[in-house]
Amino acid sequence: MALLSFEAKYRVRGGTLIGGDLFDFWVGPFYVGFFGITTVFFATLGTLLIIWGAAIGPTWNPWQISIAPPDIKYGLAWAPLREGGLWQLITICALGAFFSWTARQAEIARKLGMGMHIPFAYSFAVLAYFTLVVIRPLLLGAWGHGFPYGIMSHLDWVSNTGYQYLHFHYNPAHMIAVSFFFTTVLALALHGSLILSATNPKKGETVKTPEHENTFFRDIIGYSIGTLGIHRLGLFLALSAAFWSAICIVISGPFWAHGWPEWWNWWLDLPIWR
Ligand code: UQ1
Repeated sequence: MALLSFEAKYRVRGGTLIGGDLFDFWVGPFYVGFFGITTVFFATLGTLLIIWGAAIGPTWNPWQISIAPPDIKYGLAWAPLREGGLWQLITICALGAFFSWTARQAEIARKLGMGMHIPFAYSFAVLAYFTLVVIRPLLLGAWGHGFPYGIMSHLDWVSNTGYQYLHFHYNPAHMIAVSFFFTTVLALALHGSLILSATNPKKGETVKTPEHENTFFRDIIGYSIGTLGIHRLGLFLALSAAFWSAICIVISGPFWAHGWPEWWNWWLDLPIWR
C-alpha cells in the first residue's frame, strides 16, 4: 500500500500508555500498539469461545444460538464451562476487548494531541454493558442475572426482565433514557439535514457556510446553537441516553423490587391530597 503524503506527518512516535515504543508501529492502515494486540487477543479468544459454545449447543441457526449465564444457584461463584462458565469467560473476554479498545482510542488521541472525548464517549457504551453483566449481577448476588449471548435470547431476556417489573415504561430512569434517545435522533436528523442542505446547493451555486446554517435556525426558531455547540449538544444527548439506560436497569432489582407502576404511589401518597 502506498504511503499517503500526510501519513509521515501524522504517524508520530510516542503517546503510548504502556510498553514504550515496543508496539508503536503500523500494519497497513492500522495502528498496532499494546492495546491493539490485547484487543485482537480478547476479541479472537472470545469469538472462539462463542463458536465453541455454539458447537456444544443444540443449533447452528444464527438467530437461535445462545450462550446462557450460569444458573442462579451458582451465585457469584465460577460455574462449570457447559453450565455458564463459558458465559463467564466470554464476558471477561468482552470486557478485556472493550477496555483495550478504549485504551487504544486514548493512545491514538494522545499521539495526535487530541482531546479524550472519543474514549470518554466510548466508555459510556462499555459502562452500559458492564452495568448489565457485572454491576447488577453483583448487587443481586448471582451471575445468572446477566443476559444471555444470543440474538433472540437476549431480546427474550429484555422482554422477561421488563415484565418482571410489570411495566418498564413506568421506570422514571427508563423514561429519561428514552427521552434522551429520541432527542439524540432529533438532533442528529436536524444536524445531518442542515449540513447536507448547506453543502449541496443547486447546480452552479456555491456551497453555503455556517452563516447560512445559523441564519436558517435564527429565522425559524430565533436561536442557533452554533457549529461547535451542536456537537457538544449531540455528545451530551447521546451520553445521557447511555448513562440513564445504565441507571434504569441497575435500579431495577437492587433498589426497586416491585412493579414500576407502583413506584409512582409516592405521588398519590403526598400529604397535599389529604
Ligand atoms: C444549529 O443551530 C447549528 O448551528 C449552526 C447547527 O450547526 C451546524 C446544527 O446542526 C443545528 C441542528 C442547529 C439547531 C439546533 C438547536 C438546538 C437550535
